[in-house]
This record gives sequence, C-alpha cells and structure tokens, in this order.
Amino acid sequence: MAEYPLTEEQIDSYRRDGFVELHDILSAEEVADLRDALEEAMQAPSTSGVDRTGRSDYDRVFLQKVNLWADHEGVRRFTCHPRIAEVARRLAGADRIRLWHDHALIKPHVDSKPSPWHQDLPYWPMEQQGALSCWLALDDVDETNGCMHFVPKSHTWGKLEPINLINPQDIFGLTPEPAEKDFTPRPVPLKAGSCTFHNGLTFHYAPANRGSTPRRALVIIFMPDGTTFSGKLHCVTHDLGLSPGDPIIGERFPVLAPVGVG
Ligand SMILES: O=C(O)CCC(=O)C(=O)O
Repeated sequence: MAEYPLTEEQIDSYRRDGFVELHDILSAEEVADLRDALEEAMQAPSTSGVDRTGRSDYDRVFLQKVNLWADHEGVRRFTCHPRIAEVARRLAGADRIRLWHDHALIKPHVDSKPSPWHQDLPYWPMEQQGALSCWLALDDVDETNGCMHFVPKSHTWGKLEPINLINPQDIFGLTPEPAEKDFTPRPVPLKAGSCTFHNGLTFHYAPANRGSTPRRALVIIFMPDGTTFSGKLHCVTHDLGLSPGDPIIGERFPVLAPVGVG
C-alpha cells in the first residue's frame, strides 16, 4: 500500500467529531518491524527528550519515551512515514505538515492506571490550534487493555486548563458550561496496525490495562507548517531559544508531507 485510501467521509468525520479511526494503516509486516524497533528504542539511552520508564505513579499510567525517531532509524521509518504524514496533512487541511514529536506510550498490565481524560493542546507551546495525533496500535486493543476513548465534538469546547495526569482535576470544573456539553465517550477498539487521529483539543482517555501483556502504542504528533511558539515551557522546545511568536521550524520539526518539500 503506497498511499492510504483516505475518503472525504473520513475527513468530514474527523472535522465533525474531532477524531477518526483508520484501519490497517500499516501492513502486518510493518507492524512486526515497528514492534522490534520500539522494543530496541525503549531500551536505548534517550538523547533527545523525556524518558519515563521507571516506577513512579506516572509510569503506571504509561511508560513514555519522547522523540524516539531522533535516536532510532527503525522508529524514524514509521514516525516519518509519508503514508501517515499525508493522512495527517489532509485531515488538518494544511498545505504542509510538520512533525511536532513522537512518543511511545506503553501501558503496563501490572498495577495499571487509567490515562485520565484530557486535551493535548494545553500542554503544547503553540499559539495556533490544528495540531493532531496519530495513535498507532501495536497490539490489538479493546476496553480490557486500554483502548482509546474520545468525546465526540469536544474539540469545539476550546482550550481548557491542562489536566494533572497523576491527580486529575474534575474536568467539569474546568468547562464553563458543563451542562451544555454532551460527555458521552466513544471507545475505539483497534487491531494492531490500525490507528486513530485526534485533534489536539479532543478529550480522550484510556482505561487501565487489565490484560496480560503491556499495551504498546506509538503516537506521532503533527502540526501545520506555520505553527508558532507560545512561550510555554515544553521538553521538546526548551533548549531551542525560541521567543513567543517564532515559527516552530528546524531539523527537529521536519516537513513530512507533501513529500520532498522543506
Ligand atoms: O495511550 C494512552 O493511554 C493515552 C494517549 C494520549 O493521551 C495521547 O495520545 O494523547
């Protein structure tokens, strides 16, 4: 499969609901290669970002390593995969799409904690909206082992306060008119090699992993070219000397689609 056969209905559904599920974006062979690469990358020293693979409360939500693509060729092949980036570009409606960062999110099956309801954009140092995540399943996932859940249309609620992922606040305390908001979550079970894309403002959650093996996902986060820095402290930009209003560009944030640009 060269290009993913993304339909207009899927693009409409992403824009209406704030997320969309896409089946078999990777072949079985690619899934096997990515599992091997991720396994190696999780063991290797991290030169470029967050490495939370210890025993804290946070690690019971998920073990996390950020920007694996920068250190590991086998992961880079997938984080920078033109098929995935082109889907991101079309969903975002952008002329050019850049990588923001990738991260592995491994939800342990022992003493596991849920990933609390949150939006992503409040954590990111971006002045614009429009960034989006590809959550790529490396194991079959359902409600027993930590599949993603989304609240349809919650991306229309605006950017709220960041949620504390260890001791989450009541999200209804954060939304200005909670009574008007339909908080009916939709679980999205996936087969390995399938994915969801979600808008940076869409509320999402994953239950604890009650399965018998870790739940492995690679999350690839994209931003439209032209996204500018807000000044918020973030592990991916903290050493770059950016000032508010500066474009988030450079070799850490390559243009991934269209191919051959930037
Ligand atoms: O994988 C999870 O449990 C949560 C994922 C998540 O919060 C995200 O991709 O933004």
